[in-house]
Amino acid sequence: MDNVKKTVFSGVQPTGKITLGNYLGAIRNWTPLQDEYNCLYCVVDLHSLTVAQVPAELRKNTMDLVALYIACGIDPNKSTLFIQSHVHQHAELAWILDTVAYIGELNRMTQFKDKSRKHADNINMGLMNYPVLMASDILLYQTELVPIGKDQTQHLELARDLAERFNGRYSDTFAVPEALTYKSGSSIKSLQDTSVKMSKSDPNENAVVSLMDDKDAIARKFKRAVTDCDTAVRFAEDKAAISNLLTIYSLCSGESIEKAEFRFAGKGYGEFKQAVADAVIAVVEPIQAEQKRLAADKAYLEGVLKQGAEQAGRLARRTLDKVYRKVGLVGRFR
Ligand code: AQP
Repeated sequence: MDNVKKTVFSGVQPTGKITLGNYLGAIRNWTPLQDEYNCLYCVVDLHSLTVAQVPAELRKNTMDLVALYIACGIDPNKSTLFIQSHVHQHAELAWILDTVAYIGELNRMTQFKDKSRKHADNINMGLMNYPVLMASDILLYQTELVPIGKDQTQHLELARDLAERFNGRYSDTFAVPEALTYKSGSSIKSLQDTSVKMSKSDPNENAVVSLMDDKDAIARKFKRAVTDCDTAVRFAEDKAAISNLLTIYSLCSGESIEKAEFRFAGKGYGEFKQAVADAVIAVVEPIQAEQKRLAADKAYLEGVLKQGAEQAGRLARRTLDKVYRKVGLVGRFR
């Protein structure tokens, strides 16, 4: 770890098939940070337990996501790549942070309200505690920058509040992290309902493009995507559906939104949607091939994860020891 470089932390839950939203809003932005910062990229498996999981599927999704991170360009020799549950300090620091977090502030979190509505039969304590565990993930590594999609900015704000509250109560301990959100792609919308973000857990499969979808499925989903009432391919506030497709097209093709508007002026939605699908397919196909190759190489993935857990564990121990001392716990006798 280079002590001069700032520290970056981010993660994705292995809750299912990773979406184009997860990729464009988060993972894709991680790769270019690897040279400039000390990056820690984590598969946050403990978070995923807040919603009912099938254990065997969770195990598979976790390893598939590790392979996907690497296929998307995360280099385990540059970044620390690990699984959250392999570093036990995440859960331990979350307990300490629980003692400075207020029920009122957790109760107000938009994601808690949304997920409580979606999973009314399973409103567990973990669902409410999710942002405290996320704060622990971040603060454990003295993280300064957190690349996230827009949906996570409220949680990051809470992590900042908890860091400042703890520092105020027990003296300076945690770096106070900043969100790194990107102008474009930070909130990719559902292809069927632009009032909600594209989400892994959306039960309508036409709403979500998975990074592992085959090209026919991708073409079909874009063909069925909702559009706006006129026929103009234009980026505008009152044209949420086409603006969403233009954003996806621009991020995947590398062409600016303005150039794309010009290219598709006077052309129908059919041609535009096919071009969006083609641009997405061109991005995901090489990732899919590499992910499949890596997922089959268990020994390699295990080596990466062993090294990642050791590196992350060393840093996590340093912060947690400091925290335990500050709050007055007696250190273990050796
Ligand atoms: N639609 C999106 N647009 C842009 N960014 C997104 N992210 C998620 N959806 C979009 C970003 O992806 C990162 C990882 O998210 P996560 O898996 O930890 O949890 P999430 O935000 O709850 O993602 P999902 O897909 O909606 O998962 P489920 O359905 O399981 O809850 C975060 O940086 C997030 O901002």
